[in-house]
Amino acid sequence: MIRLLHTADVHLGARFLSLGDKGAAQRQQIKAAFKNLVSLAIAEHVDIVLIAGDLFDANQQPQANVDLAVEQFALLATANIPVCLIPGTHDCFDSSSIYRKVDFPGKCPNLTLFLDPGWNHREFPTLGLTVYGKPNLSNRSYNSPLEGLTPLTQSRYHVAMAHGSFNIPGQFAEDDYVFTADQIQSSRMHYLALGHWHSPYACSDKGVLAWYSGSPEVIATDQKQPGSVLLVTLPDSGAAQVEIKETGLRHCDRLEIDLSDVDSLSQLRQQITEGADPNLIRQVVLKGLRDQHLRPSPEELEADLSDAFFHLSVDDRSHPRVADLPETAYAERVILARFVALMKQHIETCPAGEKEIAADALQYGLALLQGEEVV
Ligand SMILES: [Mn+2]
Repeated sequence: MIRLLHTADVHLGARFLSLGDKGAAQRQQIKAAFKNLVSLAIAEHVDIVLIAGDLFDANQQPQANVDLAVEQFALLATANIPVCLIPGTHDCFDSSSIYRKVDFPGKCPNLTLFLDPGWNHREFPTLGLTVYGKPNLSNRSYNSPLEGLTPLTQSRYHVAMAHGSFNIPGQFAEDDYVFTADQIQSSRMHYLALGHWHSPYACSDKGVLAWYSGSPEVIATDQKQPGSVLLVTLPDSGAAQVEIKETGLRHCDRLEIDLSDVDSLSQLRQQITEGADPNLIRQVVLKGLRDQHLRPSPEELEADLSDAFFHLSVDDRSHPRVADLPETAYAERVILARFVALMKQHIETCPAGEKEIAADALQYGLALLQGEEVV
């Protein structure tokens, strides 16, 4: 049996401009998460650590981040744990790659960096393991990162790393290093350690197991759960076992509040702060039709309420409900005026039970005709 720690998309050096003055704190937290996963690997006595691309957020890095990587790999070395790493899309192996500028393997004897074009492999005879990897040579590519993968040694276990997008219809761009379920299965690996997606995800849970580990800490606000790494056990016989281990501190959510159901600003503030916590990154979207007296200011709400969160953003996409609309107000805009006149006529003549729906339709239609996003 062997155990490995699989991570990817650490994104050391990510800037988090959307987090404003909290960006620096999250940049620090990324480093803490990286240290945490190294401590976890040591505490769990794993046999090897795999980093499936995007250790760095960009090929230009402050020296401190290079030093941190070297320091952490050295910690793994003292625990006799080898590390295998491939360049991903953010730290791709192009002409300005960080892996050309810094001699990581020279500084870290326990590190295997897969840099030759095509498949590289490294055998670990004492573990009965061969690890395969291929560097991403640019940020985008139409090539599959799994193309041509097949076992090349007599090892008991074969594990490969790849960085790209799993082919889920409608959820990938064609030049995003796309690979397919068929390519996963025909690789004949015991496990595929994937990188590129920031949340853990099993592309395949039978036959050849293939997982995204996700990022160890929140990188983008669309991550639904805190950061994690995977602890993977390859048993002497039978299927691999994958355990998700949380390593992240911050978490994100997105709250849509329909202002048609909100009567007052204090009620709105209460809804925004419900479930607040100092490590939560919350995105609030205000939508629907609001009463005229309700005039929320996103800037004011953010300023007043953000102390309860790690970060709060409020996006107002609501539209005022206009109580009484004279057609003449829109006389210079023929389509609007015609729409209002027709809808008012319809509201008068339609059955009582439909009047409210028709009135809402008037408000929504009016907002849409004026280019507002209300739904
Ligand atoms: Mn990537």
